[in-house]
Amino acid sequence: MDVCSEEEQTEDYLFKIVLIGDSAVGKSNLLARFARDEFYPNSKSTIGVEFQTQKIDINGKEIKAQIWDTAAHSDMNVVTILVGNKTDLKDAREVTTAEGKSLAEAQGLFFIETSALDSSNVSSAFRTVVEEIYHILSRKVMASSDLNKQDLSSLSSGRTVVIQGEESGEVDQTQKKGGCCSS
Ligand SMILES: Nc1nc2c(ncn2[C@@H]2O[C@H](COP(=O)(O)OP(=O)(O)O)[C@@H](O)[C@H]2O)c(=O)[nH]1
Ligand SMILES: [Mg+2]
Repeated sequence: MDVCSEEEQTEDYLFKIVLIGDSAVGKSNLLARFARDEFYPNSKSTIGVEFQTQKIDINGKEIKAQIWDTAAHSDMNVVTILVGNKTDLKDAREVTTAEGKSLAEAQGLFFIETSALDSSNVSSAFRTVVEEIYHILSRKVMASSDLNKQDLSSLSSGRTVVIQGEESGEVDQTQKKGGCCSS
């Protein structure tokens, strides 16, 4: 999942989450299960991009997670959680839990196994990513010198805060120039 977030005019937060991964791994169904508690046994491949917005409560703050479902691989480099889906298909398992965990550890990612079919871990996967964005955002805001007098909730409206993976190599231009925020 790739992530970035932006402040809204209200005191709440809007986080954008992008699902990326090979075709047919279950991205659209994870989103359908999470957002609408639905499952499509024969879902058609996603054409273009669509999103769903879900409200998630973290530390008493209402966070809107705008979750984008993509058809294509993304070349964005910000990934915080690796999701192994279809755990219900026990006999067809191709990657062991241990392999998944060690891949995630090597990349510094969270790891979670889910099933969109039987609902296991679907909301925890989305909650984990939203909590992590929230924590990174809180730390960045606290650490930022020009914002240190203000609470997270008083960021001016319309700002975009790009959350970069801590060990990620690439840094985009706006970040190189002026810290984490651009408008
Ligand atoms: N058994 C099982 N099938 C799943 C699961 N998630 C998705 N599928 C099926 O896998 C196929 C591809 O799912 P889809 O969500 O369209 O994958 P996407 O291309 O990554 O968006 C569909 O036939 C789904 O019904 C799951 O957790 N368990
Ligand atoms: Mg899809």
